[in-house]
Amino acid sequence: MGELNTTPNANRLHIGIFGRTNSGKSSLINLITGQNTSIVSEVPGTTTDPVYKAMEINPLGACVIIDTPGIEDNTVLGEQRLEKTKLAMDKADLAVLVFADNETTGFDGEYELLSVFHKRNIPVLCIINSFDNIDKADIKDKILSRMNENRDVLLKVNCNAPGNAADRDKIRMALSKMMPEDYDEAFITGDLVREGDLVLLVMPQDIQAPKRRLILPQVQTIRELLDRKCTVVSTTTDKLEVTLSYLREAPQLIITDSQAFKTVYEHKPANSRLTSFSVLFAAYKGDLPYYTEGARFIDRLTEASRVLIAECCTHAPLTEDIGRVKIPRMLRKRFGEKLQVDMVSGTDFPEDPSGYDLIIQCGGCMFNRQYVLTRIQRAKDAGVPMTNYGVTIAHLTGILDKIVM
Ligand SMILES: Nc1nc2c(ncn2[C@@H]2O[C@H](COP(=O)(O)OP(=O)(O)OP(=O)(O)O)[C@@H](O)[C@H]2O)c(=O)[nH]1
Ligand SMILES: [Mg+2]
Repeated sequence: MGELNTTPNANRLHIGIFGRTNSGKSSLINLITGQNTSIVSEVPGTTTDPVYKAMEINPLGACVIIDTPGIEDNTVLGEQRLEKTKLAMDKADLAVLVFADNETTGFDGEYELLSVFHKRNIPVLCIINSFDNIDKADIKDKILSRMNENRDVLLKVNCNAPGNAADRDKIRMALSKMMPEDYDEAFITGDLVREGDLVLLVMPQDIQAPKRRLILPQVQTIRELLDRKCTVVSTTTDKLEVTLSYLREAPQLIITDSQAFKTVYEHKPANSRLTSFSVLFAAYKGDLPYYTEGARFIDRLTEASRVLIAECCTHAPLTEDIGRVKIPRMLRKRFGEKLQVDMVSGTDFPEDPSGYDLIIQCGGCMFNRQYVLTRIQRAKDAGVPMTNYGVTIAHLTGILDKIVM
């Protein structure tokens, strides 16, 4: 697969293009990519599924641009298309909102989207598509009055001219100015390592590990540690002791799979700090303080509680699957066999999770950070505690307070 050499989508800046049907969204993605990325036609509802296009945009870097089905699609399938558009909204780090209509319908739908993004602190690039009938100054003023003046930008663009390099540059520059300042600064390993550190990775390659390759969080962590000028040593749990005996000094940091936490903790040198990939990703991709707080609610579960497990991978269930098998088993053993544990996978996640007493999210390595944060916000809005696999296992095995975060 060619993806081995490219940035995984989960680590790319997600830019979503939104607006009503026939407003010129697909024309706009084609203008930005300079290619026939999406089908354009005068028929409303042409784009029926979001189109995800990975590309490098200077000076933004690795991005995914998403063309979406229009809002206010009144066809039979409109409802389902809207769901897909909402999912793209949940993933967007930056939003592009296309305004193109006459004044008879107004822009209520667009303003609604604008307020959703404002609530999520997502910068919005408002584009007035230069259809003749909206070339009016008062429309510009109306849109301006709804925008967040510190963060949003308004541009007038002719989306219908694929070779329009001047407008393409204008869009590119506007987007790069709008990019969240801290976007590129986050490290998976945070401030847990310094240049020159020796870091030991303990990675059991058991039945759950995919055949002949490392999983994404491991690959990314190794790459980052090398970039940060650390020495990285890898081993499996059964070889931990022999590996340690080879080392002249104790590693400053040991990172392991959450399932091997307990064993590694019992065998590690006293002055080596310990964490897990899952906890690192909880901080990198989610909200570690909320997850840690959420883990305290595990102790309040009873047999009558409802727990939701959200797994992002859609792989066929394995016999000892951590989300599908291990965590439910650990919880039922402790709180009773009747404990209700529901499972969602992929991008399925309830709009309103308020019926649950606890949500346990996977590491989220396949999702971009913004999408995981949208889920966390939904849990917060519904007043439901949320945690993740690694934090849960650490809590259940009694070592949550022994991990460095
Ligand atoms: N005059 C003019 N026409 C445009 C412009 N942008 C798009 N169009 C036309 O408007 C129609 C709709 O454009 P699309 O890009 O398919 O619109 P869309 O928002 O993707 O529509 P859906 O996929 O149906 O939601 C096409 O016939 C385009 O050629 C523009 O800037 N000026
Ligand atoms: Mg379209």
